[in-house]
Amino acid sequence: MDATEAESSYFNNYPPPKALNKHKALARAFIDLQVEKHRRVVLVTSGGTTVPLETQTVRFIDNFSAGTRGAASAEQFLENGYAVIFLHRQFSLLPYSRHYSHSTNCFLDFMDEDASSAIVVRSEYQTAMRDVLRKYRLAKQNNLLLVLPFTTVTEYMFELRALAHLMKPLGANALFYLAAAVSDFFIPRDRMAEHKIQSSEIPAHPNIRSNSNPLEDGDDVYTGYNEDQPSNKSKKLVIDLDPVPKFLHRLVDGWAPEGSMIVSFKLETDPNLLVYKARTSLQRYAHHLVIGNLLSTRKWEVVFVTPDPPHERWIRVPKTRRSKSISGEENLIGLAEGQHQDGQERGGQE
Ligand code: 9Z3
Repeated sequence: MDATEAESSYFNNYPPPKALNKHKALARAFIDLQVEKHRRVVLVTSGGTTVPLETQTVRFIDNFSAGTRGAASAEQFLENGYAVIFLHRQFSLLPYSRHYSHSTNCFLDFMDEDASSAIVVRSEYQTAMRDVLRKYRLAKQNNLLLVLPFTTVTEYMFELRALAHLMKPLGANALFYLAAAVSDFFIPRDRMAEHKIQSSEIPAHPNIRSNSNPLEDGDDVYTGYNEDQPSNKSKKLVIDLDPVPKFLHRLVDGWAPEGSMIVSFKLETDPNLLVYKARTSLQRYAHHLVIGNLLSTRKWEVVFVTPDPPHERWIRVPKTRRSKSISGEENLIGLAEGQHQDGQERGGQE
């Protein structure tokens, strides 16, 4: 199956997300405005995708991403004059409000009552909050920020494809900055349980095995069945996931506007693999930049892997500047923007 066939087989298998038409209408109006104003537009994806285990979803597989990178990057892009479409995991961090919404950064801790019982921002936070508020207002008033949510990996795919198509009129003014942590595995719809998976007496189902639904002889799916622990038998559940089709190919070759720039992220935990995997991704999809990061150091260092020299460039925030307010996004966006600009001056990315 080639990439186009894989695309239709995937998208034909799912109903589009309920909010897709509304999101498309919002995005169309937003993009038209930016085209009229000759602005550059970046699609920032952010946060983790879920993989539902049931159609009527009670349980799902998730990942660690809080959306910090995406939200901080969106702010920096706005600072650098881009309009931003922020496609993010619902309830993950958002540009600007992220400074006051984290569980360790509760907005209530920034507030106080004054003598007349009016709610005010505590004096020590006034300067920082005024700065954030002004930037947020500016972005909103000038229609520079469009915030769109997704939850599942399938919703993410539908949204990405639709937004990329809508961005076509932007040509070389479009930038894709794919920071969302997208699941590599999912349960295809035809194998997904409709109802909540039961912990006992699970009805027969091809991709979900329990010990109440034992494997047939010759079936090579691991069941988790442990003969030594008969008491555990009824509690085990084994999930059989398929790989998510690699749609970066389709984004590069079909969905995205001609001449646009595509930046993807590569996440690893093994330092020995990071640059190799980033390079392989760049070669495989022939896009413009892969930003590699390791789970444990992602806030302080990233590596830019590019097709042109220097091929590999590390950006590190010095130890002394590693505070909540100073992340690497400033440098990171500066460099990505530089590459986008070079491409635009050449009449589009090659
Ligand atoms: C990233 O690597 C992002 O930098 C993080 C940011 C998800 C690590 P946080 O949201 O973390 O600030 O907590 N994103 C891309 C991850 C990903 O799914 N990449 C795919 C892969 O590694 C390729 S598109 O295979």
